[in-house]
Amino acid sequence: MAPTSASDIPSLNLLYKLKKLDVSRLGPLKGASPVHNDRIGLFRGDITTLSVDAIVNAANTSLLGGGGVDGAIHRAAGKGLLAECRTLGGCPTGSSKITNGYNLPCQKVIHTVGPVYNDSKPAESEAHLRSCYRTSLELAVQNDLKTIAFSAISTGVYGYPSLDAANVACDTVRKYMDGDDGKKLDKVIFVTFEEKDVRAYNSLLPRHFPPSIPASSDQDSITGEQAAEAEAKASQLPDVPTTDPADSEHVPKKQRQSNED
Ligand code: AR6
Repeated sequence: MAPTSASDIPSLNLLYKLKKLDVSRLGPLKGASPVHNDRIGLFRGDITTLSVDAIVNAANTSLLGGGGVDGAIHRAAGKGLLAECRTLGGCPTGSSKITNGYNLPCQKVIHTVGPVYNDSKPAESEAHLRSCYRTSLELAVQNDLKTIAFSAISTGVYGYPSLDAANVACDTVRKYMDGDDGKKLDKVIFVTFEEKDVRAYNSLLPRHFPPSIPASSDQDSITGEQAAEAEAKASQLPDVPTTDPADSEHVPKKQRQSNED
């Protein structure tokens, strides 16, 4: 299957028009804005199949690989990635480093180290997670990369509750895109894999990036031709995994239940 390019990944505007993303009944959050909706994408599937400028890996402080998305990225990239990672001297939690993509269809891999979620210090975990998203976006802009796809950092083995993590991801990306450097990016894509993260993004994206007009009055805003084109694009996307990643050594930290939504 050919890799999926950034332009094939539906933007939030298209998802709203196709009614694949619902307006939040909880309403927009403070600072929420529809202005970036053409430059925010949502993709469910394997991040290693994306031919974007950069994918963001959920790494650990050694940067020498592991399970989950990190393992999938290293397997697909080949040995050259590990060799380059060995030269980087690790990376502290909340920071990010960049390498080439080797056998991956993307140009670069940004390795960010998310926090192991600590429910007795949620503010500290949040600050680290925000820093992961911000430093990754900064690296993309510094390297003149225009399209960047994020895995759901820390929501696997590191145990960050999916809803809280999606909230931090959306908020940090929106604030960055509001700034001058954010204008240099063509598309920021959120990649989900497991159902819990799909649900979290479906519920949080509309609160941070609401549609510009209420979906109910939007019936006529897409032509039949546009809808057919969008459906054709969607049908070419790879199949969504029906099971969670098979990785016996990769035992997720149990996520606490969030009360939100
Ligand atoms: N494509 C996209 N997302 C994926 C893929 C994939 N191929 N595989 C898993 N995910 P995790 P963490 C999702 O555990 O919690 C590693 O061992 C997964 O469903 O990979 O930050 C590192 O070396 C989840 O939503 O990363 C570290 O030691 C998200 O990726 C540690 O795990 C992140 O899950 C980092 O833990």
